[in-house]
Amino acid sequence: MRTPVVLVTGANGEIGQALIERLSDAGDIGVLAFDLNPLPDALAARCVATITGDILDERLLQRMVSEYAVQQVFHLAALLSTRAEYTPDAAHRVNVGGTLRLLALAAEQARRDAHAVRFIFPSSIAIYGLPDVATKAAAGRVAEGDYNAPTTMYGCNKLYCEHLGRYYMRHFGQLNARFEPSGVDFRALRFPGLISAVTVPSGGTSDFVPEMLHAAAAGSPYACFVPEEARLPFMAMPDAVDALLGLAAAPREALSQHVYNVGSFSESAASFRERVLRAFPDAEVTYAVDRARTGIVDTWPADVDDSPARRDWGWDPRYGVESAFSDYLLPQLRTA
Ligand code: AKB
Repeated sequence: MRTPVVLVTGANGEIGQALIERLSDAGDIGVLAFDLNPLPDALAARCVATITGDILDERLLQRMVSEYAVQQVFHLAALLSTRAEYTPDAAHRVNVGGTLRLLALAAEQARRDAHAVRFIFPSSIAIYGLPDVATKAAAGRVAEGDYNAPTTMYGCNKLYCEHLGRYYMRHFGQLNARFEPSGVDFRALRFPGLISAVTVPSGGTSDFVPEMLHAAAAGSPYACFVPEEARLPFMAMPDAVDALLGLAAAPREALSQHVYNVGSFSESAASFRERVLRAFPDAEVTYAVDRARTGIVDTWPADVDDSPARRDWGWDPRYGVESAFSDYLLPQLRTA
């Protein structure tokens, strides 16, 4: 008898750690955590099992499915946008190759156990590619179908994987004599920049806000790599986890699309700096603009239209920017 599990890849990353806490608190089904690096003991204790290794390691995957019946997948493992620009081949291997392998695995599990496998995939605002800052300013809140012309390896990887997921759900095996849907129930979210009170991201291009905040809380100086007018949408980590769980729980028939924008708030780097300085008046936050990284931020939307998510599965973030700082980030940073 194989143990039923929800598989979380990239379990040791920012989203993975927060998600595992919530999944194990809910206790509906055991968590199987998969990551390149071992999980901290406290987090590992919340899981049925942990696997340390590469999601492309075929022997590891075969051993995994011989012991566990994967009923749901949160496929979080990825190289983020800045890191992917420096190592594009590795990014493609992990971000695309890893997703393709996990989709195939989900299809095998669905066939073997004769039930649908929900596959939840965090995509990103990086799939958008606005041609210039004037267009970005005029575009405002972009809808899912707008400006799908990413300028980064990571954005290309995420956009393609959204399509692979849709393909696996609807068309995989379409030329078989007796075509049956694969059983992969694919659902993707396009996340904005995420801000956690507990962890600091690494390798992303939206990292300037969480880096600024955590540096100020630690009493370290910070030089922001984008100019004061740079603007992106952001979200507090508990809302990101709510979004993943909310989309995962939605009845299939409620979903009119396979990918959804989710937004919370949008501010410029200067406004975030002001908020950080109000909370930590002695903080030293300067600007040392990196033109290349700013160029990437300039292609991402200032805000997203998330009305389909609100309509179809009740997306409704807990935190606006004020409450994210006052009720989540600052209390937890100050007690850390
Ligand atoms: C990144 O900056 O790469 C990520 C993202 C916006 O997907 N945080």
